[in-house]
Amino acid sequence: RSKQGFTLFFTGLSGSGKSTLAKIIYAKMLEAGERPVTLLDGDVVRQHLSSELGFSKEHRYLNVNRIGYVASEITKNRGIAICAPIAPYTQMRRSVREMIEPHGDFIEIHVATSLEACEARDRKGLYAKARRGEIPEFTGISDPYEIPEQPELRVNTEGLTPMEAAQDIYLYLLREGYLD
Ligand code: GGZ
Repeated sequence: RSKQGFTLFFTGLSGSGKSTLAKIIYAKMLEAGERPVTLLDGDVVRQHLSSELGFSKEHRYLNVNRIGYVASEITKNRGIAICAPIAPYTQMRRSVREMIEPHGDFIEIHVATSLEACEARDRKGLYAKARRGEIPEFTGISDPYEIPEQPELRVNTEGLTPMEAAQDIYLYLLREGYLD
């Protein structure tokens, strides 16, 4: 199993901690290191791959499909891709899974931080803006987030430090034979 490529796909609300967790896992994997690891972080993808896109349903599909395509190429070449978009729709997550699975495993990790907790943290002030109607179609407020029903792993970040939550993911990857 560890010879094959695979994709770690984090999904969750804005401010759920996806990006933080993805970065910790990325650093761990680099350290472990004999395989190439690529982090496709939300911000970076939006800047470099999807700069013309907004947040309509159509544009979110395009964005997430592009991420899926890049991840499938990486997986095909026996690399490890780590992605962390919101990816709010079940159908878009399924279609990414279908792109990846012919080449290697797709590990969906739901970062299950509740809307209440994300909004209470509101690190970037986006939820406040969304509540004031200044950001239309904001996930969780005025746009849907469909909760993953059968992710490979669900992590709760509430009451845990990012390091503790990352540890849960790391242990899962070890147990399932993705790390050695
Ligand atoms: C959700 C938005 C929106 C709207 C801007 N809805 O916390 P952030 O700031 O840094 O992460 C969010 C990011 C989401 O982009 P994704 O590419 O991950 O979304 S998707 O998978 O749905 O394509 C947030 C910011 O962009 N942001 N406007 N309306 N998040």
